[in-house]
Amino acid sequence: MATFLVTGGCGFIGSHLCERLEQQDHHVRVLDDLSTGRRDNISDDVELIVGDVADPDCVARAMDNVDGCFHLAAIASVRRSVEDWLGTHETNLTGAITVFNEAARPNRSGVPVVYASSAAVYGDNQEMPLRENSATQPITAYGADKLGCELHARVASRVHRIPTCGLRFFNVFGPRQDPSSPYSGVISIFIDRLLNRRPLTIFGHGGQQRDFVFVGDVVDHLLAGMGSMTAEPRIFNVCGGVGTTILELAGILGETVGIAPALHFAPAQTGDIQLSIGDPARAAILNLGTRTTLREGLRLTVDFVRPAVAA
Ligand code: NAD
Ligand code: UD2
Repeated sequence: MATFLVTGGCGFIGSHLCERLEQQDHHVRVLDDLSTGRRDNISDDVELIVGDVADPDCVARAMDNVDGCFHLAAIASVRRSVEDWLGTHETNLTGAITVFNEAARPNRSGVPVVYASSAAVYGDNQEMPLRENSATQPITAYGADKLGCELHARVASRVHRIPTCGLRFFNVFGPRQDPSSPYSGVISIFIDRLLNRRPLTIFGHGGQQRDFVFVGDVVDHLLAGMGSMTAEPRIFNVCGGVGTTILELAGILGETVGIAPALHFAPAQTGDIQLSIGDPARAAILNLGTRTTLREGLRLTVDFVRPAVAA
């Protein structure tokens, strides 16, 4: 049994990770400011510190006596980073450096850190599929800050001897993804709207493609990353390798929910990437199990959401 810190553990991906760590009998501590995360996403057995990941005192308290840290806290929205450049930067990059800096304190003997990066680091690179050694050319503050996390992780590993593993999540979906904000992930918004018989908004022509990955598979990658740390800083894509257009997604979701979607077209969003399809080959060295297909994952997600909407 080990003790793990999960920053952002009350959020969508973090709460699934906490659940899995607890199933493996680990002690779990969460640092979260509850800005988008919720206390009731995690069990009462999880130790929660409510605080800011960019506050060195909070992070110092949270990292006491841990065997490893999963750093997931972030303002996870491209569009918010367009509207609040400096505010999102404070959490998304300063927060990560605060975590690495604390992990490197001499009294801690090098806390290993697995952290969330994003497909947004590839920006408008059009060479599909995107491989870990493809050019990174972010076009939003969110993508630039995630790339900054990777550069500082490299410093943490090379200079301060902290084992780090960065995971470039593509578009993650699954139960507990919050649909309530306009910044939420497209799948959570579309399911919520379909079940409430409201039209789906398609930004732009809807031909933009995304590589959707189910949250359970993301947790597999996080655990495998922590379990196979090396002295060299490593980075892996977390993706399925399959592109789906937003219009195709609307159609598949309509079939899954059993309601034909009404579509409303709106102007393309600033900073919206057209193509994002990853190559999952390198992550195979993490020895992961079978992946969840988009249709299976959507069915699991709709089955989770439907009873709450019906109530
Ligand atoms: P989320 O918003 O559900 O979770 C983020 C959590 O971080 C929330 O619980 C929030 O309250 C917390 N948080 C935000 N700012 C904080 C701060 N200053 N201090 C402490 N806690 C703070 O988002 P998510 O989808 O679960 O994303 C988790 C991580 O994965 C993020 O780093 C995100 O950038 C990354 N990511 C997500 C996706 C995706 O498709 N969801 C894709 C790529 C990368
Ligand atoms: C980005 C990152 C992803 C992750 C996420 C953080 C890329 C390619 N992906 O996701 O890895 O970091 O940010 O949460 O950089 N859309 C609609 N209608 C809606 C909502 C969205 O058409 O109601 C479109 C949107 O314009 C975009 C696509 O759906 O083309 C996906 O949008 P998203 O907000 O779910 O995620 P995205 O790709 O910005």
